[in-house]
Amino acid sequence: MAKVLILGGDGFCGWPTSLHLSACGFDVVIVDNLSRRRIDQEMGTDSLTPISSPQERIAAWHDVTKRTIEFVELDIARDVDGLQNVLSAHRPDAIIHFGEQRAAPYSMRGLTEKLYTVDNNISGTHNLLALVAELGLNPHIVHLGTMGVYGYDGDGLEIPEGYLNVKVQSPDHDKLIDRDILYPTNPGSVYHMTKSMDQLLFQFYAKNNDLRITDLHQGIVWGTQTSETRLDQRLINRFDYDGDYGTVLNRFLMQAALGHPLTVHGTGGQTRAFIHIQDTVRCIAMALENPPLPDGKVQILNQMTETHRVRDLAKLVARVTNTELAYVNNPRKEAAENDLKVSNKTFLDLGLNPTTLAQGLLSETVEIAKTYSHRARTETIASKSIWTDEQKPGLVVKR
Ligand code: NAD
Ligand code: USQ
Repeated sequence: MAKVLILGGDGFCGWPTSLHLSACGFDVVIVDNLSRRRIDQEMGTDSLTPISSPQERIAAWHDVTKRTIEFVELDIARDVDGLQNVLSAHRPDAIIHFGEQRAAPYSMRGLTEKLYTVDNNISGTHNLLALVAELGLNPHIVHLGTMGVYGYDGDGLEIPEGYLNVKVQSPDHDKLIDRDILYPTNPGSVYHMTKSMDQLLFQFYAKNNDLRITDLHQGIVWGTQTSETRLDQRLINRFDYDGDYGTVLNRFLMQAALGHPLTVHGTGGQTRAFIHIQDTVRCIAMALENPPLPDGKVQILNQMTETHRVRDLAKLVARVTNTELAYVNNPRKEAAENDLKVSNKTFLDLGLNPTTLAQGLLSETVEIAKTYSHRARTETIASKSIWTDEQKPGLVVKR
């Protein structure tokens, strides 16, 4: 049975992916330091859905399916020996890397959070790559990157899958030669910056050590349940709605469930890429089945299914749920309006049949939010992280 290590497997995308791959017959080992749960405690918030402990989740999965998932509590950024031991002991066929601090607003809260996000994300990714190379392992490494490495002030030119094909002059100036160069990055937060830096780490280890790496540039994930997490109450996935970790569509759906006006930043002119959590897990399974050759080139795929402008999403949710819109000052430094077109050709060619907003899942997510609305801490809904120094009262490092 192929063995897969899932770094960050207790998180929003990692948990349903772990279940799906276990259901597909992989031998799954989750590695997670539970930092996401701790950050919630520090911030006085919690998943809207009541998530069980990793041990309870895994026991529930065994009860329901008789399949076994192993859980290792480990910080991949700080515990190099621990990570080395896990890699040596399991010698995985594949490693899926979700284990990073993933909220743009959290990464912009203050100095402490900026330093933490860079330390955590860059060290974790580099520790993994350096150890895999050092130990002479040959897993297919699948990393969850983000569409946001390219920034969101574009004019609608299609974003290709990782590389821009350019023509350069030959040394003798007698012909043009094709070159694939990394599509330029233009990150809009410290978090997105770490994902841009991750890209260079991947390029180096693919070139130097022939590591086989797939970087999935994912859009904003929405929804909460998948076919596996629905099997038992104890398997329920997390649902973030607070101003730092809640992503825009899930926030709107939760706000609608509470009758809270939908918090549109600025004019809501940002156009973003989206994907439902069910398609996230499908795409990751497809990526696992299609590893790149060890030819020194990182495989970069755009993992998204549709693009929407934020105010159009808000109007759609408002119409379906009879809720009001509230245009609030945008706490972020981002273009007032942008256009976005993205190529997701590879996953479509591999057979992905995209789940779109129109298929009733909006209502399912609102229903889940209504069921657990008594758990909502409404004081955490407003986005409080601001992007520019001028707006900050003073710099305080909390250690
Ligand atoms: P999440 O915060 O819910 O999950 C991340 C998990 O990684 C958490 O369980 C956390 O405890 C763990 N983790 C973090 N640092 C770690 C460390 N040093 N050692 C071990 N474990 C660590 O985030 P998510 O929404 O599941 O996102 C997973 C990945 O997908 C992230 O890398 C994120 O950048 C990417 N992504 C997410 C979205 C989205 O909309 N949620 C969109 C695009 C890309
Ligand atoms: N927004 C609102 N109102 C809100 C919350 C957000 O108008 O209440 C706006 C933001 O200003 C922004 C857009 O909605 O223009 C998206 O914000 P978001 O928080 O949903 O998404 P983002 O910060 O980009 O981050 C999320 C995930 C991150 C992932 C990224 C994919 O947290 O891990 O990498 O989506 S992407 O956006 O494609 O880069």
